[in-house]
Amino acid sequence: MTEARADIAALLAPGMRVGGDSASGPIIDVEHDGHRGQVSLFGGQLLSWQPAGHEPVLWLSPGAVFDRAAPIRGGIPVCWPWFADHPTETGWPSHGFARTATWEVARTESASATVRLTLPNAADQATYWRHTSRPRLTYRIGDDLGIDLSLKNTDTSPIELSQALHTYFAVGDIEAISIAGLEQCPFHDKLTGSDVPAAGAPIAFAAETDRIYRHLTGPIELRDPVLGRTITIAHDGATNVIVWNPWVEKSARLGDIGPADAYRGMVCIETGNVAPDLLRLDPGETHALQTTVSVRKDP
Ligand code: TA6
Repeated sequence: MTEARADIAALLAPGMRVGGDSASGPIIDVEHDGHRGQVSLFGGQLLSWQPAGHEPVLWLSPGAVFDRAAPIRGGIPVCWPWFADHPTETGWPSHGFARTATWEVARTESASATVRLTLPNAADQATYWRHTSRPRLTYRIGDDLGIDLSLKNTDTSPIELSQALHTYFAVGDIEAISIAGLEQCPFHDKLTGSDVPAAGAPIAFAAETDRIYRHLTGPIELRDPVLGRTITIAHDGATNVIVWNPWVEKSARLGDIGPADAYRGMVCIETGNVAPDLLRLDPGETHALQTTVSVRKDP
């Protein structure tokens, strides 16, 4: 084991080990009471979560690239400190720099299977982020999944950013699922550029879908009759839920979704704070974006 991997291993609680390889870099394998998860230090990204007695909850692309350069397709990419294209800087990386940066283990805890990461200052990020403030990312990998993305403004001036936990869920068939909990929420349709009033009905899928929902009203339910389960996504500190499936043509353009029909096995339900609902922090202020995911088998 290299010294770096040994240093990481020394920080891990019982039930955790350093996996991954020279291409992917360190991946923390977590096992606790039969619940399993994997956290990549590249990107600070949860790659998998499988609570005891359930099928994997997150989708990881069969075409995902593990070269510590490209963003990893699947799991929960951390979009930070901006979501999608930077609002003013063309050419800056889509969804920010955090998902292609190497995070560090701050602490772990066995009883709650908690892994806390921090994003260290790195010279190659100074272009993108001139603040002293650094994000903190905490995963609790158990019977349910808890995620906390927090930032304290330790600077002397206000900070404005956008962010999202870009969660890829595994589904039995995209055309069989429905998403409830957003019926009363208006959304921005990124495909048409239009702002759409609340639909008043659960979301179903028959084509590429890319929507930013606003004025959230409560937890989201992903109902999957093929896998016979319902996934509930509760959130706190979020102003937006983004719903995305690339369908056929965009999957082909992206190139790392996997086989032509791989899109049928996934849907993104993302929680965040994205334009126009940007996050603004005054000096000394702290914000936490929190998501809790739970799974139950349908009767
Ligand atoms: O969250 C939806 C979205 O913004 C889509 O527009 C699509 O671009 C997706 O994110 C994936 O982005 P990526 O940069 O990971 O290919």
